[in-house]
Amino acid sequence: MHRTLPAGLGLETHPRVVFPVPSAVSGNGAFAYSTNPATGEVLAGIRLDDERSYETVLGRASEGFLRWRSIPAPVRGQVVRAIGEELRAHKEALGELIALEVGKIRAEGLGEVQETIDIADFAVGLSRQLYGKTMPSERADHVIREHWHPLGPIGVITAFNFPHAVWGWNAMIGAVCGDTMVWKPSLLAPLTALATNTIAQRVAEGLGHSGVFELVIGTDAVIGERLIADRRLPLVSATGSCRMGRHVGSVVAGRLGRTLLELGGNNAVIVEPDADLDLALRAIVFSAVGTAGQRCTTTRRLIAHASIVDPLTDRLATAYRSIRIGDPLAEGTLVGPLISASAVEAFERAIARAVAEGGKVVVGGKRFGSGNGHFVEPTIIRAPASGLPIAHEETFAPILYVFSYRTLDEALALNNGVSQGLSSAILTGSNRTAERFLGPAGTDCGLAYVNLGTSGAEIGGAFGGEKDTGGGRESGSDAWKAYMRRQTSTINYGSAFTLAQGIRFE
Ligand code: UN1
Repeated sequence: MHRTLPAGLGLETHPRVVFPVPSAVSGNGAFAYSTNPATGEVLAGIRLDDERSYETVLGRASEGFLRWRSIPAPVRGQVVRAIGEELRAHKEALGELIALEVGKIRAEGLGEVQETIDIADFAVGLSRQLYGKTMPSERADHVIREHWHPLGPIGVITAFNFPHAVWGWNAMIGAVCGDTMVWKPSLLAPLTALATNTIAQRVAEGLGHSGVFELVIGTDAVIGERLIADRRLPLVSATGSCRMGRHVGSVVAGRLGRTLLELGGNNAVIVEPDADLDLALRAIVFSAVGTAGQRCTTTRRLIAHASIVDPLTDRLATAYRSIRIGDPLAEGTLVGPLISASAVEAFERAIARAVAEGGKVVVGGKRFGSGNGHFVEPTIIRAPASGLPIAHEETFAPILYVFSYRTLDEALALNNGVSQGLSSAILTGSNRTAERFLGPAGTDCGLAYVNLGTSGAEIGGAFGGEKDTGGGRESGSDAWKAYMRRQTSTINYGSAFTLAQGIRFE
């Protein structure tokens, strides 16, 4: 399965990329190694940033901000439009690179690039719609209005599982808002970040704008800690585990900066007795098994009504047995590898714990294949009536825990009974049931789906979740407001000096 890097992205000649990997550099702490998780093969070495290069990058982003903030927003939108066009032109190559570096199947790698193209389109329109409000003043000849202004250079920390699109959500919106980006990607996906940022930077510089799209690739100890503590970055947008988010949140709060956190999920699908089971089957399989269970939106818990839980689980098990696992770039593969050997170990530990807690493996449960790839079998585990503590944790692997219930209240209590609050879904033919699920006493998650699975959000809505998921909102709707500072301005266009609240000061 040896593969070369996709052409046209300039990676082979990129000054930071050591390709092919000379064995002499192995083990040198100045490099990260991009590895194909399907084969274990090292794709390239990537030079890491250190304290000094971090300062250079921060300097560029800070100076870039002083220029970029004064470029009219619709003109900034034209830069984003050009980036979207360039991403369209490189969609195949980038999608394949994502597949190669993080093991997504080709369709999902392409889908991820499409997600950035979509958010770029959205951002172009938004660049003419950064609306503020006007308020009637209580004083004659006064007007009050809100202005939204660029915030500053912002830190963007992304995870391996969406190594391209999550940057896109932040960077395309941030750019039209007038911010400049300092992107710290996962060390598990440095090539995707290099290729992506190179495109954005080249387009922006070609149009005369430098310091807008900056990248720092480095360890958490040297780069991550520096970035989150850096007072020059008024906003840090971070995607990753709840543990990571807690740390980022507290460090940034300690300097009274802002965070936008998109952390772990523990997403459930509720299946009512009146659900269309064919639809349920397809929705659950995609959301539970897609991306090998490594989306923050992956369905991890199935909460099925007691009257249908057995036939539904049987049908799911049959579907799981027919899923093709293997080379993510091969036609017909639905499940690629996990990201790393330690992810496979975490999968095995979770299964062992589930079994020790009384869970019954219905299908899967083991590693898959004999090579160096990090493959596992998509797995279904039936929870005992007494509950399953492991199901409260997010394991980034395709494990689906099955619970049953009798009343909708019970199902909702299960749905909401975990610390995370990202995504949720219900399958039902009843409008009333669906509306109860969506209502204020229904699901407590940031994302709620009816007759769909928990993953696969479009970019137009605000994306994010509650509780331990961190409360941030990215992508569409009015998520842009997190990337700007709000100014309330009051203007006196008369000649009298009057005070609010009726105060007289004479
Ligand atoms: C993530 O897993 O971090 O809704 C993001 C989805 C994708 C985004 C997932 N559009 O599944």
